[in-house]
Amino acid sequence: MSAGKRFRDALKASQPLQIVGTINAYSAIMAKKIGHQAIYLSGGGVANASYGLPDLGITSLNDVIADVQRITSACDLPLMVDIDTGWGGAFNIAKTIQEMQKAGAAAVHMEDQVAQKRCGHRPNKEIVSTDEMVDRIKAAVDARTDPDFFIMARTDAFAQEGLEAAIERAKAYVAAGADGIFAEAVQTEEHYRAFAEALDVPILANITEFGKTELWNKKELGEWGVDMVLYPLSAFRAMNKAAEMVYQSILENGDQKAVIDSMQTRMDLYDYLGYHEYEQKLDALFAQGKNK
Ligand code: PYR
Repeated sequence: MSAGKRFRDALKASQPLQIVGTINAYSAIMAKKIGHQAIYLSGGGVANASYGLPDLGITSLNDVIADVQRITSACDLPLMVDIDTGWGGAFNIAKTIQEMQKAGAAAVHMEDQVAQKRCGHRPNKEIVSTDEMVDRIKAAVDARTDPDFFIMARTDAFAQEGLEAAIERAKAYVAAGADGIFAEAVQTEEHYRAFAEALDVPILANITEFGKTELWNKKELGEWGVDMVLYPLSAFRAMNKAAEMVYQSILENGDQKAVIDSMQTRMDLYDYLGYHEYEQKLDALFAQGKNK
């Protein structure tokens, strides 16, 4: 079953579907074993974690695809990937879609910001015309070879143009072939309900921390018509805070005793990886060699 099909099945099975950010392959393995049904690779996350850069459109297809491949090699949960603006004109966007499918992604979201994009929850975003975004979507949809590969349009228009205009754009994006709408940085029940009532495709709510949106619960979002709830960098932020504490403690105390209780144990690390099965396999192979 294709990754896209698995994503669509998960979406049907859980309303709303929670999609958790997994910054790397190990996080994806953890999310799966904990019981999540869908995972996400954040564009901001790739820029921050893999390249030490801000989320300002500096990374591109090759940078993101490397992380996609690492995650899909290690974990078979359907992966949604942030492809920013699609990284170029029609043929670049087509290449992005083809490479994402080849790398095992299940879904992507592409936005209507200008190429010099900003994080969706920051001020001074600029967006392209509706016609230009419609062309981006047509190029993406035309390049899809797996009909189940999920192509979502993200609109950043709410901040500049308001609710009605953002919904009009979303309607045009759906007419151009978008499978779902990511209404970025909208804030209230009224906003989510308005998107859900105006559109007959799945709606995504980005419940990112320290941004413009409250930390709504999936239950209330579901009641308002939201189909997918995204937590792009929640685990990454927690990892960073933990790492900061550990680096400080080692420097200040000369050892890590004060922070050992906040660490994942070696055994837990290994359990997620199936380390012991690998080791047993190795032992069996060596034993075979020795018996010859
Ligand atoms: C990001 O995490 O980069 C998004 O665009 C949601």
